[in-house]
Amino acid sequence: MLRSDPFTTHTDPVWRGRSAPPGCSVMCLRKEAALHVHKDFQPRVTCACQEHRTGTVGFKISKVIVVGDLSVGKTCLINRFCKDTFDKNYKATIGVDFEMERFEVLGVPFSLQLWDTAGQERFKCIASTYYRGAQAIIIVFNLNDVASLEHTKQWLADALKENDPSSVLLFLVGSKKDLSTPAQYILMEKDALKVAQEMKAEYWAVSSLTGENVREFFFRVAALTFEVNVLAELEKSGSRRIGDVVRINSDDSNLYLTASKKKPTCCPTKPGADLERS
Ligand SMILES: Nc1nc2c(ncn2[C@@H]2O[C@H](COP(=O)(O)OP(=O)(O)O)[C@@H](O)[C@H]2O)c(=O)[nH]1
Ligand SMILES: [Mg+2]
Repeated sequence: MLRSDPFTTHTDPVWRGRSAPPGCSVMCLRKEAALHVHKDFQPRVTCACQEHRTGTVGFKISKVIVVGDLSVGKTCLINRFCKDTFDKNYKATIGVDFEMERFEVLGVPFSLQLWDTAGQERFKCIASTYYRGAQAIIIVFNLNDVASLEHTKQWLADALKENDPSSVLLFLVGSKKDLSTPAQYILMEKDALKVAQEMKAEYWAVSSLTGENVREFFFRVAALTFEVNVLAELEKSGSRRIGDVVRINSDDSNLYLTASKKKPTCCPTKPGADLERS
């Protein structure tokens, strides 16, 4: 399935043929815990996409893993987003599961591979291959079970053993919001925000039963992961500008002398000039 523009500031994202509410990526995000909050993509990312200088990003599949205690709602969260279904009856996840989701971000195809545990969380022993190579880690806890929030720190520590903490994106997700009263929710949110800040994770509260914030959350994961990938690609290319066009005219007598490089049109000249985020 193709989904577009997770930042939602350019056009309304298309999702299963329906339009998502505009601006939804910001309305459910708490600033206190959103360390990488910014309203839009960094200018040099937008620019690179406009000029088709995103290198291999369009062909890449980014791995996203979902961890957390048994029964906190990991499988339901993935199913709500990927299949738009919800199953009230608990079925332990068996076998290795991942769902592929295709997005289109700023006109560039981008894919996320969402990995669900295969029920090993029951034994708190997940194979290292599950964690390895993740670009984003989603740590889920049940908003109605404070112990599951406490355990998130251990889940994160385990996942980070196999990943570079400086490059991986972190999301702390409180699930089953539909089961909390507003008063209960506010209490839990206070603790969750504290944990999220310690972890340097973005905090989200969702309900897979009602669907509240599920789509917005995954759009956000896709947008941030995409941006990191484009920035890495630009970094990697260094002075070599990805997508630069070398024009060679067939009637040129000396091809070596007449080959010219197309100048970029909208990128800032000062390196890092656009790095600050709002
Ligand atoms: N009310 C409610 N129940 C949920 C929600 N998400 C999951 N559940 C229930 O919680 C149980 C465990 O969910 P599951 O996704 O299988 O947990 P996992 O072990 O973390 O994958 C199931 O009975 C689900 O129906 C939710 O958002 N609201
Ligand atoms: Mg499961």
